[in-house]
Amino acid sequence: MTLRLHHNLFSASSQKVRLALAEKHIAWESVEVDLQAGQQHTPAYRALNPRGVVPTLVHNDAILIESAAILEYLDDVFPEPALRPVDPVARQRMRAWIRRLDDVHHPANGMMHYAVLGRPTLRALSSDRLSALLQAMPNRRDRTLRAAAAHLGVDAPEFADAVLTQEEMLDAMNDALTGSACLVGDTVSLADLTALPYVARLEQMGLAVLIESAGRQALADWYGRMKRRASWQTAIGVLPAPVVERWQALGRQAWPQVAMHLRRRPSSPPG
Ligand SMILES: N[C@@H](CCC(=O)N[C@@H](CS)C(=O)NCC(=O)O)C(=O)O
Repeated sequence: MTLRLHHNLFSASSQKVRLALAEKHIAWESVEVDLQAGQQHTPAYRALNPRGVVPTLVHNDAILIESAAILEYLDDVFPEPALRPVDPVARQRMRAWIRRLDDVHHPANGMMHYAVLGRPTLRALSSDRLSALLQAMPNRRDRTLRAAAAHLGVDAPEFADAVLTQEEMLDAMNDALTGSACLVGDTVSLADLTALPYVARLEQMGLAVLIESAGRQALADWYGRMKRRASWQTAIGVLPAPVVERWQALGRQAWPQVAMHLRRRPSSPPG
């Protein structure tokens, strides 16, 4: 049995799958896809994943794309420990969370990532290289957001929308976690693993105040518990410290532009 994951260390969607693999103690082979170098657009990779995104899981002869569908596949094929509730209502709620996180919050989190953290690299590209990179992106929405991040960064209207969308996610999660240990009930499910990389990215961007100091205590407690799981260390805690330090500095620089779009200001700015 071979299980080969084409992924990127920093990619939130890849982190979801790495979290599930770690939770289930499954051994896997790693194939790093360098997104900055454009390896996601090579013909060989596009043959695996026509959207030109990571992750892609190859299990024996099956090529599996879309992180949410990969997570369910892993839980079908490696049922222990289960990462989906048995009760159909709870399972439906888990899927609704995953759908919302993927459809709404993934693009918003990505917009914040590229406007704040990715922009220096995008700005350093020649205009020909930047156009080629944008043209290579097959998904129009992804392309539009990436162009806005490159050209206008934190001044883009899409950035304002992304901040609000992230704030709504944090509020919705805090509400769900008030009175329950996990997003759906008290047991960690695929919904928690799907949400975790987005919350982590905010902290890695130096914006932990949005979690800790903005009255979102239930979310802060959940985040602390998720970070104490062994899967955190393998899937997310492996990001190199110098990269995270650089991200935190870039996030602190962007704080005034983040803060001006917030509905609920934290009690203190990022330290
Ligand atoms: N819906 C897809 C989204 C995957 C996705 O957007 N991946 C990002 C990294 S998190 C990517 O590969 N981006 C390619 C690029 O930046 O060109 C999934 O969940 O697998």
